[in-house]
Amino acid sequence: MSLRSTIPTPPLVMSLAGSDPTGGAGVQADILTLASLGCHPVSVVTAITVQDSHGVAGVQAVAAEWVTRQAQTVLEDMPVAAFKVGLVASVENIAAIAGIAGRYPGLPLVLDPVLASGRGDALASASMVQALRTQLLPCTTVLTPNSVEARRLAGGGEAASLSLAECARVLLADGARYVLITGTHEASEQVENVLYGPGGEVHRATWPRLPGCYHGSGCTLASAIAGYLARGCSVPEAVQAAQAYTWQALAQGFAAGSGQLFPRRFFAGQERQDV
Ligand code: PXL
Repeated sequence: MSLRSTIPTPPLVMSLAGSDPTGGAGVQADILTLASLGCHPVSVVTAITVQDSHGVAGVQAVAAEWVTRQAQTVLEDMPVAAFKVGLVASVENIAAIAGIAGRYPGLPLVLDPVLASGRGDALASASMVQALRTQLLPCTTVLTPNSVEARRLAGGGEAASLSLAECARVLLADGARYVLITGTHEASEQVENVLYGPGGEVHRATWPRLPGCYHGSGCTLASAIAGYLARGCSVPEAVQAAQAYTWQALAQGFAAGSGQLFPRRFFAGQERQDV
């Protein structure tokens, strides 16, 4: 007798990311986001972190071989539709993830280049930045840096003089198919997020700037893009829908601890359930 159900399987999305015990960022954020969008998240833990709602106190990378084994074992059993990569935690893990992605070249991969926590705790060394560029960008469908990350990825100190459009050109030349640069860290009155593709600027969206400081907003945005891609959207459609979803989740953010606010990923219909 077949064990398969006749009930359709939701799109499967593989998140490769660090564990955040607060549930605000990392793999836990990805699980909440993907589940709220009707996808089934499968999770490959790349690192264990120690943190609270203020910042990160420690990062322990998972051995690269274990990253590969977690991913490969699931991938051989389950038809994953998209990858989302967050905190990678070591140069070896970047090579492992590039190896996994290289075996599934038809699957979209969304890369959130996690270089620092919201508070500014460093989460990537210079050699990791280099390895992200040379090994992971060629496998990346959508790269989602904020403007600070875009400048650092595109060339460190020298990139300070580059415009964001020039940074995008550098990162597209490294192999990313699309680059979405978010404008939350810019001094502008509104937040402007720009999607760049092979032919230059593809789409520009402006959002009212929210007053809070948020934990896991980048994880939410990148996971939501992966979720919408897994549901069959094109890249520009997925990027727009994910921005709207993330803005709503942030606008209804909540204080889980005494630090940054957390996005409310299951915002639909939950507004009045808080105590
Ligand atoms: O929000 C970026 C991020 C991603 N992943 C993990 C993190 C953080 C920020 O603190 O801890 C595991």
